[in-house]
Amino acid sequence: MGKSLAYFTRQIYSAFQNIQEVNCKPFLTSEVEPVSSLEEFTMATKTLTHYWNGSAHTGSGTPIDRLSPSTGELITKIPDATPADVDAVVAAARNAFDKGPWRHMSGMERAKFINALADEIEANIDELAIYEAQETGKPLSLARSDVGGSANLFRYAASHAMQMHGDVHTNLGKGFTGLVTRVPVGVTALITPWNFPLLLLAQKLPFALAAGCTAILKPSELTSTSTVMVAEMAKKVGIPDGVVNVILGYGNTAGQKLIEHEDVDFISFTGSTRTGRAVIEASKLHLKRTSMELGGKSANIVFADAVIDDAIDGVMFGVLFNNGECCVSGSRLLVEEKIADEFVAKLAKRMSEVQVGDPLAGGSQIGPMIHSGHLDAVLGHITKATSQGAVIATGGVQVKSGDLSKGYFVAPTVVDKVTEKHDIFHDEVFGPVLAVTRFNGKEEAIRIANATKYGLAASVWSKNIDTALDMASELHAGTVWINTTIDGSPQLPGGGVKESGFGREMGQAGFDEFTEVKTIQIRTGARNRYFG
Ligand code: TXE
Repeated sequence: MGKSLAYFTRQIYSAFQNIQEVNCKPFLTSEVEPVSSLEEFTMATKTLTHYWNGSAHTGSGTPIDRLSPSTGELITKIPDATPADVDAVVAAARNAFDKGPWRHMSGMERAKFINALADEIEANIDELAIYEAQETGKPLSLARSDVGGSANLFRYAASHAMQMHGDVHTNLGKGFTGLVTRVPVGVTALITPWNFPLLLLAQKLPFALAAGCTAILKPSELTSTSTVMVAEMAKKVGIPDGVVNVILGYGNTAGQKLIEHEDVDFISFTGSTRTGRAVIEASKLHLKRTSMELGGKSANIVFADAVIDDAIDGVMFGVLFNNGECCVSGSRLLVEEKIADEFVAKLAKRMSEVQVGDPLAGGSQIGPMIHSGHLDAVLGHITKATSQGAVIATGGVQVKSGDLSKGYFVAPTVVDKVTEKHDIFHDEVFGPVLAVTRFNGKEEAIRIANATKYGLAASVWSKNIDTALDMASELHAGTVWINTTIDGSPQLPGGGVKESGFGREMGQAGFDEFTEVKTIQIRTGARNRYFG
C-alpha cells in the first residue's frame, strides 16, 4: 500500500535531526539513523509540468519517464517540450522583462522577494531533499545540505540586488558628465545538469533575479522536480508572473530550441564540455552572451610535508563527494613519490570501508550512478585503465549485493600507477574513481597537474607556505584550495579556465554576469557644434 509524501517526510524527519547543517562533509560524517525500510512505503510517481506566466502547462510533448537510479522504479514523469512550448515560455519571460514591473522595482524590493524565496526553500527542506536524493542518487544528508546551501545563495544574491550601482564621472571637463550604469542583461536561459539540480540552480537564478532579469529554467530531464518546485515557490512569495519560468525536456529538444531562440539574451550553462560547445555554436546565431561551467579533471596534490591524515580525508572527500559526480571532483591524486606507497595503501583501505548504499537509507555515504548508461561508462573507464597498464588498489567493480543489484552502484575505486599516457589521466569519469600519479618535487607536480585540457580546480596539501602559494600561482585552475578541498562560500566565485569554461558563478563576479554595462553621457550648457 503506497504512503504519502507527508508520511514519508515525518518518518525520516527525526533522522535529520543530528545532521550538521550545511557542512560540506556530510557524507563522511553523517550521523543519520537508518530510515524505516523503504519497502514500508512507495512514493507516488510525480508528474511534472512546464511552468510559465505563473501557471502550470502540460504541453503536448511526449512524456519522459525518470526511473530511480537506486531501484529502477518509475519516480517522475515529465513532458518533453515541443517548439511551441519553448516559444510560449520565451514569450512569457520576454514579456515580463520588457513590460513587467520586475526590472523597474528598487533593489530593496527585489531583495525582499529573493529572501522570501530563500525562506520558502528552507521551509521545504525535507521535501526538496527527498526528491533531490531520489532523483540524483545522492545521500539524503548531502541533499539536505544542498538545500540549506541553496537558501544561503539566495540570501547572498539578495544583497547584490540592494548594492547594484554604477559610477559617476564628474572630472571629464566642464559641462560633461558620464554615468556608467549596470542594467539587467535581459531574458536569461539557465540550463542546469543532473548532479546538483537545486544547488547549481541557486548559483544562477537568484543572481539573475537580483540583477532584474527574467529567467527560463531548463533542468536536466533526469532531475527536474526541485526546479519546478522553486518556480511554484516564486509564485507563492509573490514574484510577478513570467519572471521565473520552467521548460522541461531533453537537451536536443527543449534545450536546443531554447538556446537558438532570438528572444533569449543570455545563456548560463552548466554541463558537459561537449554540450557547452553546442551551446556556444547556437549562441553565434544571434550573438548571445554565454557563461560556461563545464567538465574537469581536478587534482589533489599531496606533498610529503602535508598532514597525511587530513590529506587522506580530503582526497577521499574530493573524489567521493556527490558519488564522484561533481564538476570539481578531485578525480586525480598527485602524490609525492617518497610517501606514495604508504599513502595509497592507507587511502585504499579507507576507501574500501566507505558505505555504498541507497541514498534514502541512513548511513549511506555514496549512492548510485545517475543512470545505467553512466554506470557502464564509469566501469568502461576503469577497464580501459587496467588494459593500459594501471593497477586497481581498491574497488573497480559494480556493487551488486542484495537490493543494490537493482541500481547502478560503483565501489569506491583507486586506480594506481597512472601516467599521462593513460586515458584515465585525461578523461572526466564522473564517478567514485581516483587516478593516482606520482611526482618528484614542485616543478614536476606543476607540470603534471597542468597536463590536461581542463582547468576547473585543484587542491594543494602542504604545510610549507612557499610550496602552497607557488603551486596556487602556477596551477591552471579557476579555484585552488590549500589544505582543504571542495570548500566554498557564496561570496567566492567559481568557474573554469581552458576547456572547463569561462564566466564565473557566485560572488560579485557571478552577479556581474547577469548585468550589462550601459554608459550614459550628458552634455550640459552650450555644445561645441561640429558643423557650426
Ligand atoms: O550533460 P549535458 P550529460 C559531464 C559528466 C557527464 C557528462 C554527460 O562527465 O558524464 O557531462 O552528462 C542540457 N542544448 N557533466 O549528458 O548534456 C541537458 O538537458 C541545450 C559535467 O547529462 O551537458 C541538461 O539540462 N541544452 C557537469 C544540461 O544541458 C542541452 C554536470 C547538461 O547536460 C543540450 C553534468 C543542447 N543541445 C555532466 N544538450 C558539470 N560541469 O558539473 C543537453 N542539454
